[in-house]
Amino acid sequence: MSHLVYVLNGPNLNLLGKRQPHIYGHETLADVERDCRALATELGLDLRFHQSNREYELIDWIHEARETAGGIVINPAAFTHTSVAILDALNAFDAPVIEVHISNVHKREEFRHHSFVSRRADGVIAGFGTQGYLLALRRVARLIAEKNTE
Ligand code: CA2
Repeated sequence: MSHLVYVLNGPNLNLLGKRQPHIYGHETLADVERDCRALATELGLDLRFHQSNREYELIDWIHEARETAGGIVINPAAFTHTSVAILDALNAFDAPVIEVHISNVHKREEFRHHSFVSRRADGVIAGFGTQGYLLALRRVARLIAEKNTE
């Protein structure tokens, strides 16, 4: 299985570290990307790191990953709670998918408690701050390694 992992980020996550630090912390998305790249190198993974405010762009990256990637880490942001289209795209992807939320969505408003993406995700991380991305990458690396030794 490929060592390429896509890390995908949904709408408004480009504002990370710039607003609402009491919910999402002080790290920017560029900080998260830097930390993910450093860990990926350690784990022997190649990384594609993307953010978009447009649903179709996230779907296009998931389709691209179908051809090339061994796993997807995705924080779909608000699309988590609304997007059957992203769920359908992930259902057409055959390798591990880990869903990440920076905040603990279960501690927040009721509308954040439901995730379409969780119906497909192999694991879900919520409430670990931006460290959740690193935990997710470690899990994907493990799942790829297990698949490659089957
Ligand atoms: O906790 C998460 O990671 C979320 O996926 C973040 C989404 C939210 O809609 C989900 O319910 C939970 C929101 C992302 C917006 O990020 C911002 C960051 C800083 C300032 C403003 C928005």
